[in-house]
Amino acid sequence: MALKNAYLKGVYEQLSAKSAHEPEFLQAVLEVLESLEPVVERRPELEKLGIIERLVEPERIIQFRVPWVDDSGKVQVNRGYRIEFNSAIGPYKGGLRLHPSVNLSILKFLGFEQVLKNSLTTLPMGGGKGGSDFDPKGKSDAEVMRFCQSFMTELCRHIGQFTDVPAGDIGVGGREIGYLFGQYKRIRNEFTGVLTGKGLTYGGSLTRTEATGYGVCYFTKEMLAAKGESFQDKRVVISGSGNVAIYANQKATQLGGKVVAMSDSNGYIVDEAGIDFKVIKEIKEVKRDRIKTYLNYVPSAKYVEGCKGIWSVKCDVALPCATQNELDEEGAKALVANGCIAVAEGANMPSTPEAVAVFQAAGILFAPAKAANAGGVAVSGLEMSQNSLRLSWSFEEVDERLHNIMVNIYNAAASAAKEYGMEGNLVAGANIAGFLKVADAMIAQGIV
Ligand code: NDP
Ligand code: 2IT
Repeated sequence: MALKNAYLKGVYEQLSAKSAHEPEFLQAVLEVLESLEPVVERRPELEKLGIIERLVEPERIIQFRVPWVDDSGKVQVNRGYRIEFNSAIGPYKGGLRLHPSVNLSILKFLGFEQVLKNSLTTLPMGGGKGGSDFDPKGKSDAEVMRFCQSFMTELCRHIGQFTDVPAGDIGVGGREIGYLFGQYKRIRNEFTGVLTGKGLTYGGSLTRTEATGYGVCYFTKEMLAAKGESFQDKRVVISGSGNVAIYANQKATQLGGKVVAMSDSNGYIVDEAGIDFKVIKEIKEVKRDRIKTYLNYVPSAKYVEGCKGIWSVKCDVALPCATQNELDEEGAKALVANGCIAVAEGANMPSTPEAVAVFQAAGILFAPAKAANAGGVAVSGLEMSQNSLRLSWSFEEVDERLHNIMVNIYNAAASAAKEYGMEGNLVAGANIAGFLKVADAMIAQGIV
């Protein structure tokens, strides 16, 4: 779909000229602007107030050098970033990604989507994202610690519990958050909720580890239920085998589904008996090993080199939970041809625009990342609440709040789509519902 509205088209053309070297960022923006056409037509003041121009321009971008010493004594240098995208509805909030592919384009796309996602959670959080091109794979714990300490030595002057609250993303889990928190506390001499995803002994929230994967399944459950369907006896394919994928497996299985395939960046496994999430947890969280070692635990399973082929495994429900643009047109066609009825995005922007078009043309259920994976940041918001209260809630209490939030996000996206004449289009519905709250807050706060 091309943009028809002159205002949105103009904004997008200007942005493309200025950001021609940022393809992922432009991809994320274009999808949102396409959804907002009926909104700007109904509300001409958005143009006069320059709301869309302001929405696509980060409030602040911080880039810095991260020097650290490796185990052989050699100095290494990585590039660190924090994008403080939008603070209209709360302090900047969003994860840190450590992966060799990290660059400004990827972090801007993630930060931009985070603004609307955080709005959908109904919690008071603005949007941000950060990270580095540091590759934690193959590094010792001591190297990861030295990197995190150096990264935080610079980052600490820009963040704070009321300013900007980072968390995990690809390559950043409990270990990294611990090292980052320790260094922040040491430099600033304050114990505050400046990071989320913390360990349970020092202010972390129960259910945060599980939240994104559980949330994806709670959202999918609602989406299926609206069509009289459920996870019961469904074949489920989940790409990735990291934090989001592991707990999506656990919840999909608890809800009656059978997870038959999972992957990492090298290849995928197929286990017709159903993949036990505890085995993946052991391989990935404890051993930090490759998914092909699953065959050492379950010799009857199959391993296939290369990760893209996972979409050719027959399934009813597909949950892409690895990374951006991992599911392309060919993968989408294979899913549809094999009778898949629902796709829900656990990763951020895992489906290419061509893949989304295939799903929409086929009329299958499609849950976009901003809505479907908002459970992680939602529980981060609940961690912030608990830190402020100096209390911690039980697993059941946080899980119940997470469940309610995901049901509400589904309803908000479904009803916004209907209200703006695009019933059933959860991409448009999520973008519109997330946008309206941010836009109204921006308008109320004047030209800032
Ligand atoms: P992890 O680092 O725990 O796991 C990432 C998984 O994705 C690994 O299996 C990894 O394989 C795979 N992967 C990463 N990059 C690539 C690539 N270029 N090609 C193929 N596979 C790849 O990250 P998370 O599970 O936390 O994050 C996964 C996705 O979910 C990301 O898109 C993230 O932004 C999103 N997300 C995460 C949230 C969270 O709370 N953690 C919240 C909302 C969204 P390998 O080990 O081989 O690299
Ligand atoms: O993409 C995401 O929503 C996250 N990585 C989680 C961010 C957070 O602040 O918990």
